Amino acid sequence: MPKAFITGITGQDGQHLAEFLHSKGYDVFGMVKGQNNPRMSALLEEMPFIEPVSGDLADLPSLVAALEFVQPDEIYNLGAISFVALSFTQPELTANVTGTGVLRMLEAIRMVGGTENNPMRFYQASSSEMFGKVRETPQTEQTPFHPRSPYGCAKVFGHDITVNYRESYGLYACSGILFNHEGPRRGLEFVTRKVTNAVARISLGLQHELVMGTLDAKRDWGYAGDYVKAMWMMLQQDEPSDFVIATGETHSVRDLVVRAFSEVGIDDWERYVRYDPKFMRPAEVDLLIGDPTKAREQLGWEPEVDFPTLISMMVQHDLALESAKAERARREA
Ligand code: GDR
Repeated sequence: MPKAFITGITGQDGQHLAEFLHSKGYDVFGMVKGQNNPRMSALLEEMPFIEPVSGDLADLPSLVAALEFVQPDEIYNLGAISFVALSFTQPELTANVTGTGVLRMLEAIRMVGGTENNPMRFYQASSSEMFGKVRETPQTEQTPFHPRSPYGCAKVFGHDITVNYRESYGLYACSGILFNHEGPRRGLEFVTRKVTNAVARISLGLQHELVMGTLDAKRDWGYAGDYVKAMWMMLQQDEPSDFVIATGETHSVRDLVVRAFSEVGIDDWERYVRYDPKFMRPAEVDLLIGDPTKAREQLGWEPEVDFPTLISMMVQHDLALESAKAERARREA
């Protein structure tokens, strides 16, 4: 059985990828940081097939030990400080984990590496946030970077060092430049899930308002389940390369809010939405739209879930989740 080693296993993409690779017959190892990690315990109940391995992107010896122990065929580096807003208040931590963490993983691969005939293959989770203040629209693999946050800057370093190690040492290393990808497993701090969860709670009478930052920013939103397949496809090619993964469509945060409210039959959404400048960022990324032509032509990858279906899926999930929680609370009261 092939072996996959995933960092960021407890995040949205880690969970989708673990499920996907397991269904393909992989042994799935997930890197766990810290002691007694509560998110890992919860994940192991849902996916007992995952084999946890201790390690931290901020600690090179732990990465070397993890790779020596697992001897993976494929390494997926999804671990990061991934919330852009947090990167403004913890920029040094973000640089260390999201940026230098990639360098540590690449060094660990150089040290442990696999065999010449069967080198460990590396996937780096690059991000559309690297395009930031976009130089052209839509964005492709050739579009220059202009990051707008400490997170974006750290991702640019991670991306460039991955390319550099591929060119310098011949590592099989790919970067997937993934545009925003969402789903019911998305954390509540990200805008799609914040909105779908609040809309579900408002329609159930559990919450009265949705407090937001800008409604004008535009994103190319796809479904996380589709995007993890692209990660795997990249590592199955003869030659390593970098790919933009996106839908090729863009929507504003306002479109997202309108669509989520309409899913529960509320048309006068403005009654429920309040602006709070605390959700504004020191520098914003105004418009992202990706061109996934290379992924379509070389990998045969296509997104399957469109924007309306994605938002509907998330609102319906949150309605079921929040009504079950409310029902439990009523029974226990
Ligand atoms: P983003 O995702 O920064 O694009 O990065 P996020 O969902 O946090 O923000 C999207 C846009 O919505 C605006 N916004 C708000 N955002 C949040 N979180 N909360 C609010 O209340 C709110 N109001 C408006 C934001 O300003 C922004 O313009 C995501 C992350 O998953 C990254 O890790 C990943 O690399 C990129 O997507 C691709």
